[in-house]
Amino acid sequence: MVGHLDLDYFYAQVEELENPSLRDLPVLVCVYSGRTGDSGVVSTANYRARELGVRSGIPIAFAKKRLAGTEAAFIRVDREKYEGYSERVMEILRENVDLMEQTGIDEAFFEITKRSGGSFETGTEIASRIKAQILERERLTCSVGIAPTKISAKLASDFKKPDGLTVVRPSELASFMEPMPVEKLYGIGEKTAKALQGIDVVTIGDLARKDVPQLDDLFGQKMAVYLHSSANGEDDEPVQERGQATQISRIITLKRDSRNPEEILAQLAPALEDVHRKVTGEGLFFRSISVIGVLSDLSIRTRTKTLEAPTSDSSTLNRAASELLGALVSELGDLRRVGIKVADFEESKEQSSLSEFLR
Ligand code: DCP
Ligand code: CA
Ligand code: CA
Repeated sequence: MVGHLDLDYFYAQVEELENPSLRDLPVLVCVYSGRTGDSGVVSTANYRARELGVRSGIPIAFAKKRLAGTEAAFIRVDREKYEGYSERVMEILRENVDLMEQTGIDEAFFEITKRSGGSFETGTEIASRIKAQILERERLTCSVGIAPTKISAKLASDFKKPDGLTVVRPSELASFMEPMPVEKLYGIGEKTAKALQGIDVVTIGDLARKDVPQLDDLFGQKMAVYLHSSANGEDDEPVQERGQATQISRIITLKRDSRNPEEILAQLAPALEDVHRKVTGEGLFFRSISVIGVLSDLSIRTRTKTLEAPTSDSSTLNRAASELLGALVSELGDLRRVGIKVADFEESKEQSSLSEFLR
């Protein structure tokens, strides 16, 4: 028995929760690029705003046009704040399940086969309890799906939103999935959906009725097998705990294109601090530091330095960033965006502190 949990209009819900006067307004959480007042994109919007045609990914200026004449709240994204809520929600989930696999800041798969003893009634109770605890402790609503496979659990959490709980028993699996458009299946984008339409496949049910050889010609063997099994609810991918991060990075857009290292470093400083805070917060030690430059044609160049011993030291990070940045601009000229990345983490604290000490 697999579940999928997804928080409702997550960033905007957190903003509403911290400032209840926003509740009746369209709320837009925005990533301002910092160039001009309105440049940037909408990260997410509450349901009020969505009714008015605003959604994730559209330019802020476009959203403003849509909402002209309506009182609305435009709020700057605060990723660290949402990460705090996310971590606490995931902790609540963890306490209630056998196994979980976080797949994004606001969502996770989980397995409750053991805890439910295979009973979907018990599974439903577990899901209700998880929702109630998240509401009580963090005051957030989420939508949960309980189903026999990962794919169907994700479809189920998406089925009723916000504050939904959808349970799909094995006997209901086919009738639940059949009417849905194929785009709802993970991994089917616009292109694949178009190609499927060419062979009269519009719904998951249509797809389920095609056999592998019929799909093979169009998509190749591997994809054909995936399409066939997922449409038939036969995906058997296990819920897998994820390891720790393999890299930590931040990227910023410069106020104007620049090749001046001091000017760039001044703007990069908060990103450097952010990366450092995250590294120490997770008790990590990194061995490689990279500076990423995005040019005005949006091409990307990276310079990396590998340290002799792993560290979590901020002055080492800052010094390397400054060196790498100097090298990058002297090679490339003006940059439009700049990023910092640390990787090659060392897990053992003892060993790393020892090597740091020896240095
Ligand atoms: N997000 C983003 N940019 C996007 C999409 C999402 O920054 N293009 C962020 C903001 C969202 C969060 O990720 O709050 C979670 O994304 P979801 O796709 O789950 O969307 P929401 O939680 O906002 O809404 P829903 O209620 O539809 O799940
Ligand atoms: Ca969500
Ligand atoms: Ca999500």
